[in-house]
Amino acid sequence: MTIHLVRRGFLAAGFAAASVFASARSPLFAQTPDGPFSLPALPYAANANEAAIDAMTMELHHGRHHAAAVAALNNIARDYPALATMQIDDALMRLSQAPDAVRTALRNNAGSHANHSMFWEIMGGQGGEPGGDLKAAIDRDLGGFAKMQTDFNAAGMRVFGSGWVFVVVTPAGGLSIVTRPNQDNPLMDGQRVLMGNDVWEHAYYLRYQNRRAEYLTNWWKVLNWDRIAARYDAARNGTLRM
Ligand code: MN3
Repeated sequence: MTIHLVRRGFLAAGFAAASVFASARSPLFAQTPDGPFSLPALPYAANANEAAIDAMTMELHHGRHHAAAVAALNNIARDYPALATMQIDDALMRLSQAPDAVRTALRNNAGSHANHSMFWEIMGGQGGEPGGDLKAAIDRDLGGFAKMQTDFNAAGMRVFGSGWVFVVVTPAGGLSIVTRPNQDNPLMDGQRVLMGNDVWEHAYYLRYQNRRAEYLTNWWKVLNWDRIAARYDAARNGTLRM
C-alpha cells in the first residue's frame, strides 16, 4: 500500500522517473535512506535500562522499529518535499494539510519518530521522584506523584491493542494523562508531550510476554527526572519540539 502511495504521489508531482527509484525501496527495512530525518542515537548504553527493559529489546526497538519509521519518513519526504523543511512537531500539528496520498503514512511514521525520540530521551535514569516546579504541577494537576503513577499505569493497561500512554502539557499549561492508539501523538491535538510509555507489544514482549502491568510498573525505575524536568521547562518556554 505504501509503495502505491509513493508511486502515485510522485506521478502527481511530475517525477515519474523518480517513482521507479522510490518504489524499489521498502519502508519496512530498518536501513535509513539519505533524507532530512535521522535516527537519534541512544543517549546511553542499550543495557542502561535493564531494571525495566532488556538490552535486546532496546536494540530491536531503537535499531529496527524506530529506524524503520525514520526510513519511511524519508521516503515520504521524497514524495512530499515540503516535509523536508518542516520540524516534526509542525508536521504533526498540520497533518490535515498534507496531501491525501501521504497523510496516513505521515501520521504513522512522523508520529512514531516523535514518540520514540521522546521515549529514549526520558529513560536511562534511576527513577525516583521529580522535584521543583514539576513536582508542584504534578501535585496540582495529577493529585501527587503516587496517584500519577497509579493513574498512568491504569491508563496504559486500558490501551487496547497498540498505542501509548502520555502525560501531556496542555495549551493552558496544565498536566493531563492521555492515551493514543497506534503511533498517534498528542501534538496532533496541539498538546505537548511531557513523558510517555510505549505499550506496543514490541516494547515489552521479550521479557514480559503478556504481563504489561509488570512492564508499566518497572518502567518508572529507569526514568530520568532531570530530562523530564527539562522537557517541562521547554514545554512552558515554547521550545519543546517533540
Ligand atoms: Mn515502539
